[in-house]
Amino acid sequence: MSKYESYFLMGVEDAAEYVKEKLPSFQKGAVLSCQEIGDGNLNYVFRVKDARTGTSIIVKQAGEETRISREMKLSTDRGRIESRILRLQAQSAPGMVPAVYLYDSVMCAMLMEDMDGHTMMRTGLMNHEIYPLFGEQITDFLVNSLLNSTDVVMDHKAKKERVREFINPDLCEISENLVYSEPYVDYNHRNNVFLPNAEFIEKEIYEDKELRLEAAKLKFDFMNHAQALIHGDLHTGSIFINQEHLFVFDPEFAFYGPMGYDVGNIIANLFFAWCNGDAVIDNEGEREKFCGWVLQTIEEIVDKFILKFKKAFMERAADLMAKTEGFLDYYLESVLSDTAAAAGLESIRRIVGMANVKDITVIADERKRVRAERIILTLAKDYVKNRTSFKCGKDYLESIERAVSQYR
Ligand code: SR1
Ligand code: MG
Repeated sequence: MSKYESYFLMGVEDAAEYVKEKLPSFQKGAVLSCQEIGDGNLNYVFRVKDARTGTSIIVKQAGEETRISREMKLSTDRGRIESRILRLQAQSAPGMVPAVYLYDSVMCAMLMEDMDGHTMMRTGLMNHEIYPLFGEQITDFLVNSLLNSTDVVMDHKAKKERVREFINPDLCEISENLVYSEPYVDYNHRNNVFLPNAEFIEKEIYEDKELRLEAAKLKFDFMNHAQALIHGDLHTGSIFINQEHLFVFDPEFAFYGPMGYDVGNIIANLFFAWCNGDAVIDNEGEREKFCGWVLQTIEEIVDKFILKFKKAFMERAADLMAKTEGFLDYYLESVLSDTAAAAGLESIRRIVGMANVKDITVIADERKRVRAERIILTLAKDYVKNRTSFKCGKDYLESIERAVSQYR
C-alpha cells in the first residue's frame, strides 16, 4: 500500500517521492532534489527538480492549519477549488496560469507547472523592477477570466452549477474577517498596527463611523453578489512575472463574488510598490522612473480594463436582456465602483489588519514608514467613501496626488 493513501503533511523527502509515484515521467533514473519554497500564509510548496534533465515541477499541499497562525484551522478542500479554477482560467486566459498536471484529493496536493524563469512580482517590485507589459497583460487576464464566468456570457444554469462548485466557506470567512471586519473593529485582537501610527489609526479608522458603515455595506455585497468567478486574493504575491510574460497563480480564495474585488486588489498592491519606491530609493532619477511607471500603470490598468471589458462584453454577451442598450454602461459602472472600494479595503487591511505586506513593513526609516502608511490610509478612505466617482485611470491619479500632497 502506498504511503500516500491517507493524508499527512509532507516534508521535502516525501514530496520528492510523491512526484516519482504520481508522475511516471519523473521515475526512470531521475535524480531528484526537493526544496520547500512556499512563502505564503497558508500552504506548503515544494520544488522538485530532476538533476539529470533540469526539469522541475511544483507540489503544493494544503495543510489543516495556516502557516501564519496555527490556531487558524482551514478546510483542505481549498486545493480542489484552486486546481479547478486554474483549469478554467487556462481556457479563458491561455498561458497565463500554471498548468495543473494532477490534483490528489487524498493528499490535498496538486502537481503543477514550475514557473521557472519568473519572479514573484512583489519581490521584483521591491527590487524596483519595471514591467512595461504588465498593464496590458493583467487587463487581458482580468477581462477574460472574469467576464467569461458571468451570467452575461454563460448559460445561467451552468453558471449556477459553477457557483455551487466554488462555495468556499473557510477561505471566504478569512476575507470576511481580515478584509471586511477586523480592520474596523479589532475584536480578535490580532491586528498588527505600526505603533507610531497607532493614534492615527485609532482616529482615522477605528473611530470613523462613516467608514465602518461603508465597510459593512461592502462586506454584505462581497458575501451576496455572485457576479463572477474571482481569484479572490489577487495581490502581487499571487503573480510570477518576467519582462515578457506573467503567470497568475494561487487562486485558493476563489468563489463567485464581485469582480471589482480582483481589479481593486491589483491597484492597491501596485500602490504599495509606489510607497516602497518612494520611501526606499535614494537616487531621485531612479525613484521618479520607478514611481512614475507605477502610477502610469495604475492609470493604464483602469483605462485598459474599461476598454477591453466593453469590447469583450459587446462581442460575447449571450443574455438577451444584457444586450439592451444602456445595460453595459450600468453593469460596468458597478464594477468600477466595486473596484475602487476593493482597492480601499485591501489598502486598509494591509496596514491595519493581521496580514501586512512586506513592501511597507521593510521600510526601515520610521518617519518614512509613518508617512507611507498615512498616505495609503488617506487614499483608501477616499476610494471607499467616494467609490462611485472613480470612473477612469485619471480619477485614481488625482486621488493619489491629493493624498500624497497632504504628507509632503
Ligand atoms: C490567514 S491568511 C492571511 C492572508 O493571506 C492570504 O494571502 C490572504 O490575503 C489572506 O487574507
Ligand atoms: Mg496566497
